[in-house]
Amino acid sequence: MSTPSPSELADRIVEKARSLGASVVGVADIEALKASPSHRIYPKIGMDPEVPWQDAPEEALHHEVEWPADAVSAVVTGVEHPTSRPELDWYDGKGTPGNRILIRITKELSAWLGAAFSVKSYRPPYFIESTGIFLKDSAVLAGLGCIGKNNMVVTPEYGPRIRWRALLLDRTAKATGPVDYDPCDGCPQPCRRACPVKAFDHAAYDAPTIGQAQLPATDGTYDRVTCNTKMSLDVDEAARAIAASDEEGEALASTMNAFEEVVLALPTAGGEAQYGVKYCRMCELSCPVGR
Ligand code: B12
Ligand code: SF4
Ligand code: SF4
Repeated sequence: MSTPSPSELADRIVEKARSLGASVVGVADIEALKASPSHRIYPKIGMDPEVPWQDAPEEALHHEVEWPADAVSAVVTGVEHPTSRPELDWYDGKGTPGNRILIRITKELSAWLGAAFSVKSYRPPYFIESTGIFLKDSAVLAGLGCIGKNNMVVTPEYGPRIRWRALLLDRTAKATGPVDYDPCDGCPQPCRRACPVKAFDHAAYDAPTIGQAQLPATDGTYDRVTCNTKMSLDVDEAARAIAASDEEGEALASTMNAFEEVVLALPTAGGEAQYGVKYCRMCELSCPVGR
């Protein structure tokens, strides 16, 4: 086949990814992504959600995304995680069922791009510290939604109830965003009130100190340290639910490795684990957009 134009390539990718099961698909320019808010803030606040960024040790700061040198476009795929299918988001020791769907889609898309157009592609992992990329900024620049007051990407179709994964290409596909979209304007913010640990109760970041205007939850009112305390409680709860005694539960919750080992040894149904950590989603499930 002749080499497609950037615009044709983007159209073909969107069509193919949807046929593979993606709920939404878009393309972002990597040059624009490198200058996006998360990429700019990260070297200043670092990667540790356990301590306030002001107290972070030097080695936790100055962390930057590692981009493959020849990557120019990012394909962003999203798979909806509706309220009716909570198990898609349960962490079962090796990942979540929803993320495994995304991994399968990006893997098949990558193989197809190579075979159909000789496009080389990279599949970044989930975590930033292992060469992952900032998926929310990627989805926003691909025109798939905007950062909401709950600090998640809110999409017109599914609200924030969606998970992301990306593929980086060595060929330019035409960017599909960003778009002008803001469902939070005028919304009474049930998302922020729903947080069980009050992670949105104060400004955790301010623009003059950080040196940029676009902050977590748009205005700095999302405290990842507070949110992360709830994530630890969720691990505790899951550990206690599968442990035979309180003591065993405590031991399991004390390290993620111990927890993962036990969860992985549990019987599965149709290849999927029957139990996992049900990480908090209150700021997500309370958003009315896309219902
Ligand atoms: C580390 C991490 C966490 C940590 C720390 C979170 C944090 N925000 O710092 C913890 C464990 C606490 C966490 C919690 C959750 N997470 Co999390 N997390 C991640 C991870 C791996 C990296 C995120 C990160 O470090 N961001 C950098 C921090 C510093 O920035 P930030 O807080 O996101 O704020 C930035 C944006 O708001 C952006 N921004 C603001 N305005 C604007 C405007 C424009 C135009 C743009 C482009 C950007 C932008 O700039 C801010 C920085 O200045 C991503 C996966 C990935 N590889 O991207 C998933 C991810 C963000 N998490 C996700 C989810 C679902 C959750 C939870 C609901 C838990 C759960 N059930 O999975 C909660 C939600 C918390 C919340 N309300 O934000 C999803 C979000 C899906 C979505 N619809 O957007 C992601 C993308 C993973 C996925 N599978 O898709 N998470
Ligand atoms: S509930 Fe949804 S639309 Fe309303 S402010 Fe929160 S994220 Fe925005
Ligand atoms: S995920 Fe839960 S704890 Fe974290 S900000 Fe949202 S509602 Fe709060």
